Amino acid sequence: MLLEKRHQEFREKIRAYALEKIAPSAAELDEKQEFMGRHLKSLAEMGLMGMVVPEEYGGKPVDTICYSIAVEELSRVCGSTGITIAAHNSLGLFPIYKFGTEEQRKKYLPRATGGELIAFGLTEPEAGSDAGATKTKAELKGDHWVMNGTKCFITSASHAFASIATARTSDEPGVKAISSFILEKGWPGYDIGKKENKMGLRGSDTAFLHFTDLIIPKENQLGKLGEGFKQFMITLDGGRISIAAMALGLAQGAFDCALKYATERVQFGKPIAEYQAIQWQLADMATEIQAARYLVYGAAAKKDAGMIFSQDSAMAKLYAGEVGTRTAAKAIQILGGVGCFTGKYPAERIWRDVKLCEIGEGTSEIQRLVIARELIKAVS
Ligand code: COS
Repeated sequence: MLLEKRHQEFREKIRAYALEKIAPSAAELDEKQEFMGRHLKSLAEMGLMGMVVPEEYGGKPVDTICYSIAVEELSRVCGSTGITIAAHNSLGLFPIYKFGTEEQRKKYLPRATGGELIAFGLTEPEAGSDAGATKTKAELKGDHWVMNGTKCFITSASHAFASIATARTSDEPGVKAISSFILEKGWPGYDIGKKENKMGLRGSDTAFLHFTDLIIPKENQLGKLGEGFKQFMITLDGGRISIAAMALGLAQGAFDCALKYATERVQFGKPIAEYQAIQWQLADMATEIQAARYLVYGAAAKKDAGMIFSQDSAMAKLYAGEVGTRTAAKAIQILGGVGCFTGKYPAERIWRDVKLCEIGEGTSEIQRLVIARELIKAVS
């Protein structure tokens, strides 16, 4: 798929920014397990915290191919920055813009595009892949809702000034009893829980959110009652393109590292890149990355064209995630012993970072389920 000139120019701009501002701290953030918050101001100045909303809310809207390129190029140098920006735009901004009232948009989006994070609360201890098993409950009491429950694995939970979360708003079984709400950090009963100690993406934040008798003003209900599950599924369809782009960027980062090393490392009198054993690995890695890139941009283009793209985003995420882990493992193999050292070459960090792309925003198994359902639907 040939990109337009504007897409290429956009990539050059983001690549230059990422190399100058983001790349230098990637290893340090990983090693210290330090949140990437130091970059939020410059990311906002670059417009990267408002890619999916119009300018009237402070956004710098771009099409989904450019958005994917931005996540890809950030992730190519720092997975933690990539996932934070992907989750913020796809899962934080998008649903408020898409399902929110004008008041909600005006209240929350300008802060978010200006550099403050928004989190997305779907997953619960007993509702992971089975997102519809949500146990968090919200009860209407007079002019407000009262919410109780726990959300887990929430990206940026400790730092986000607001989050959107699903809860059951009636005792009916099934997903039609699930609604969604915009919540604010600092409200009594909104507690940030344990921060996870992760194998990868250690410069991103993942924590619990606990809601205890949390009072939510009625006007913070997001969209229609009973449509929370559907809203979140629609949101995840788009989010999966950005996680696929993240996996693609990480794969490219691992490949960059392996290719450079292979051309520099001399064994038996010549660079190892001159041995066919290494060449074939490099060729396979580059081919798979290119195939993943076509899937990611193809899904993005379909989204922009207003077409149904659930299956395309699932395929892109499934394939790019698996290519990411394969590529990172091969990169370490090409680097040999030094590839296994933490902090020396990025391949090792990428290997730890990219695994999440096969899990977050729906495991590879869930992507296969989504793809298979669409295949069957098409012939029944
Ligand atoms: N877009 C619009 N509507 C959707 C949808 C989508 N992509 N996916 C499901 N829906 C709707 C269905 O159409 C159905 O509504 P109707 O009965 O009105 O048709 C409703 O939602 C229930 O759908 P379904 O029966 O498919 O729900 P399931 O409980 O079987 O769950 C999966 C479907 C498995 C796909 C869902 O639970 C899922 O995506 N799980 C993974 C969750 C995830 O990605 N978590 C990551 C955490 S977020 S960081």
